[in-house]
Amino acid sequence: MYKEPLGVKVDFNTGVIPGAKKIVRRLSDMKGYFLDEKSWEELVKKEDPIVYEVYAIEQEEKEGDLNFATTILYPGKVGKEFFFTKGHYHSKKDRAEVYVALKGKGGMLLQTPEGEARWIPMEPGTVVYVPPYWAHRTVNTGDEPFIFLAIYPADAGHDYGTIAERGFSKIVIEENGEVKVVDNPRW
Ligand code: S6P
Ligand code: ZN
Repeated sequence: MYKEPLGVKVDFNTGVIPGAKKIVRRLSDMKGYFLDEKSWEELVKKEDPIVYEVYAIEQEEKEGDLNFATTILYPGKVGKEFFFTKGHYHSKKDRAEVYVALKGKGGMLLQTPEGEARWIPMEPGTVVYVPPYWAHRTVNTGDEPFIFLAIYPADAGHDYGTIAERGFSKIVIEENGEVKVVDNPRW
């Protein structure tokens, strides 16, 4: 009747959680996500790099329970655009989430269903509160893996559809050696 508590040691250097479910996303899994489709295709043909890996400790999808997961988002770019996670709304739209940055450099793009966007820079120690209803995507703006921990309601679920179709209203690019958050020309 009571679930068993558990403690695991998260390796802050690698992001690995022993015994967790592992998900690997390669660039080929992200067709249509990046603006520069030609560069995307070339890079997929050349090496199809891993863009990110997730280690998740998940519970049954029940109200009140919690999941947690690390993400290791690798450095890289497609054209001018930095590597990012797919990004999602929660299936239960009013479910919030907390992120803790552990290593590397990056940030989070958040967006309301109406397309209002925010950019929150993240470095080790940054804690980000993702309010209910906001879609969220992380971006690696550095040159080493960007690693963070996310804690989210077990019944939140992932709704990838809207973002897969339309993306975010902002994109994060490198221009003249600088990180810039600019309007998405496809939005
Ligand atoms: C889950 C949480 C993260 C992401 C992970 C990968 O709610 O936000 O664990 O799942 O960073 O991103 P995505 O957008 O592919 O799920
Ligand atoms: Zn989430």
